[in-house]
Amino acid sequence: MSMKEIVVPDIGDFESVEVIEILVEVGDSVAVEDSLITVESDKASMEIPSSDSGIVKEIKLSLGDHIAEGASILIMEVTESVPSSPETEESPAPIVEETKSEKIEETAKAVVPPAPIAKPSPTANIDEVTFSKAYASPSVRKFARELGVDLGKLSGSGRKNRILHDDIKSFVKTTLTSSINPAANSTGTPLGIAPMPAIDFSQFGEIETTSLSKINKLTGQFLHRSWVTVPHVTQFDESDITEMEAFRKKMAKEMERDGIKITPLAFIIKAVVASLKAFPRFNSSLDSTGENLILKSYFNIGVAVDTPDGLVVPVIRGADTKSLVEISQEIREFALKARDKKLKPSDMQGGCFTISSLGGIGGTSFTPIVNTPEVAILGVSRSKMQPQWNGSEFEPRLMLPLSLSYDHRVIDGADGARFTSHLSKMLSDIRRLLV
Ligand code: CAO
Repeated sequence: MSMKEIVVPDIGDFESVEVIEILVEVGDSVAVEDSLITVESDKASMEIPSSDSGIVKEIKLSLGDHIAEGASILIMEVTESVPSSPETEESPAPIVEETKSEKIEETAKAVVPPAPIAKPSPTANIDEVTFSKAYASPSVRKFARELGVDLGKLSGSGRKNRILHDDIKSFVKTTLTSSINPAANSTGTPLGIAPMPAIDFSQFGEIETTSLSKINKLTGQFLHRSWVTVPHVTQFDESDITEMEAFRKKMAKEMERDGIKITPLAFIIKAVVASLKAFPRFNSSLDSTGENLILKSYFNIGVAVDTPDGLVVPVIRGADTKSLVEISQEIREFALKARDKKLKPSDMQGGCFTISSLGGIGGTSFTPIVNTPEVAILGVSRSKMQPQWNGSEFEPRLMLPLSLSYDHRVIDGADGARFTSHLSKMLSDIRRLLV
């Protein structure tokens, strides 16, 4: 077995096409002709198939990248290499031909019927007429057929309402949830909730319609799933960070010379790691059956980063082994990469616990949504000078508001309060982090 770089083949006249879907992940087994990515130009979108079969070792591009022939897609541990033949050297077939000015409805109709994958066997659930009109790529159609999903019943979250693999997965999950909940069947929507009516807002005043970004749509799906499947509780607390801030400001001045910026977030990450060590259930995930808890011995901390296109969560790996300076540098690098859309999927994988810090913006507290399959998330708001009773008088102290949301299936209320008390103690006296 050998490593091979899989590159974009000859894609005809297209000089720069945008990557709109990455269809594989590191560790996936891929067969020859399996689709790896979907790209889109002004006029067409197409899937790029694999020239070899093997295991994906590294993904070399990110969503939103503009690429051309020869660009690196991924590194593969090859199990079978296919010699170049006229057939494999053919350009990938565009699946949609359309102009930007066409309306979405017309776009859906303009979809060229899918390339024949295998003669579709009629499935009772599938309405062949609406299925054939749905706006989706051949691999998505194949996936839908395998699961018996009628594409005509789905709304796509991709660009121009294109149906993606994830839409099919969400549809199947929602259908399973609603079949467990009998109330769902009375309205046809998950959890028995009445569908949102379509409202023409222009009847009340001037409006402008803009489409959600790809990140908004993906984040929306994850947050929605977490919101409806995880019983959330939020524990509020606060920490006296007067001493920590005095130390941070001193360090910040010294570090400034080297171009390093230390914010309270780096200290919070260290204190969270210490608290996860003290309360290992917070560093766990439920397995897919929901019957076993997987406890982790590594400490990868996700940090929510706000970008113009939406929220992303890069992960600081091995945060227990990194210094405050290293963590601060990594936060900066990730924030810059996130805002330049340069984060790789691998930068956002493997998190154990997420921190969402709105401290640089404001607010007194909020209720963050657990970033599943993690079981807890810490929200941090802006610190404020407040009078604190020291036993004989009020003293001005700098207080940091903390909001810990957790999955109540895994964590009890008492442990939630113990965790935030521990965290608060660590931040109040950072010498404890050394113990
Ligand atoms: N209280 C008071 N001040 C704070 C603070 C807090 N809790 N946290 C940060 N600050 C200060 C910093 O010290 C910095 O001050 P100076 O510029 O005077 O040094 C300023 O606020 C700006 O900090 P920052 O936001 O640039 O840096 P950060 O390390 O705190 O955060 C990052 C980095 C990437 C997490 C942040 O920029 C970001 O994107 N936050 C938004 C996350 C988000 O959207 N969460 C919501 C998700 S929904 O659950």
